[in-house]
Amino acid sequence: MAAARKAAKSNISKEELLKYYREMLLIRRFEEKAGQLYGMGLIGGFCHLYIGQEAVVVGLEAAAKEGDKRVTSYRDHGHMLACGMDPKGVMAELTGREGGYSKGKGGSMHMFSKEKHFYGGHGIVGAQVPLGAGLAFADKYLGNDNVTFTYFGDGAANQGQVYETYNMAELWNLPVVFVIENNQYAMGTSVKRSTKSPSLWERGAAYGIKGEAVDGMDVLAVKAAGEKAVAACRAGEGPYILEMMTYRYRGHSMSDPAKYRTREEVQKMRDEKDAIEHVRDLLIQGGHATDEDLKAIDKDIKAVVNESAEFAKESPEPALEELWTDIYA
Ligand SMILES: Cc1ncc(C[n+]2csc(CCOP(=O)(O)OP(=O)(O)O)c2C)c(N)n1
Ligand SMILES: [Mg+2]
Repeated sequence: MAAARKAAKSNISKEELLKYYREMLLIRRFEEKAGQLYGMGLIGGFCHLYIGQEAVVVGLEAAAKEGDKRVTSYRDHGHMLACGMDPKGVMAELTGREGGYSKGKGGSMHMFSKEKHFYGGHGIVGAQVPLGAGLAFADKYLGNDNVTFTYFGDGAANQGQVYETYNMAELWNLPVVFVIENNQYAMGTSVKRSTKSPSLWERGAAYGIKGEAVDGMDVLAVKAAGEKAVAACRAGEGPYILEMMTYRYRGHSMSDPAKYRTREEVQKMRDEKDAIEHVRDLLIQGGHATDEDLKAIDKDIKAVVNESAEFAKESPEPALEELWTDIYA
């Protein structure tokens, strides 16, 4: 792994590294703030943080172009920030306020942006997988070269609807990249306990779908794999499966005491594999940035996140009349 990380170093510009550093740090600081607001009782219901997995969405967004779509599960804040949605609108939705992406009526798991081609935010495990194939079908039907990134977890990968979708997607050559975010746990159940075929991407072979496992803690490896997958889809050779080997540092949701794994296991991942520290090392070792430069970036990002939290606190709760708007009837 270290060798792959080193090799990627040589042909990557300072600007690109700084971009990934900023984007991953924005997600981490945003999620830390969301955790704080949850602790203060300002965010209710379920809240699933993305801390640890930042390289996956940032690397794949680097391989995307305008018009590409994305759809994911409830662990969705990082995906929204990475595709350019406004942190204020996301944070205000978390706090259930009018200024949020769903006017405060959706919360953490129900946000959408037509402008950024973000199709949610889905609380039912695996439900977004057929939806992602449907989005890709629409693009194929319209004859454009857009690709849909369909994200789901290792737990979701054991769902029947995933395999029905694989079959249809391959049959119709749909331009969809199935991104399995293998963070090693589905709530408290480890991959080891949930399946005897732990190489999740290989299951696509049963349907004729190409794929690979990727170091999901290495933003450069993620981007490179994303470019390959996207190129196949745009050339009409989709679908493609990318199994991102990643890790979540926090519990499943804010209400998870995480007793199914040791503190040492989490600390080891943080110490040895952290995606942000990796890019930080590349920046410093490559002489692209100093400690001071990176501190200044962190300060800027904290200001953006604090602003989003202030906006979220100050935005009013939705008016009572909103109960009757945006309803399908
Ligand atoms: C159909 C369905 N079954 C069960 C649940 C409860 N549930 C919510 S998240 C989750 C675990 C999913 O884990 P994974 O797919 O690995 O995603 P991660 O949370 O790790 O991102 C479960 C079982 C649900 N929401 N929907
Ligand atoms: Mg998981």
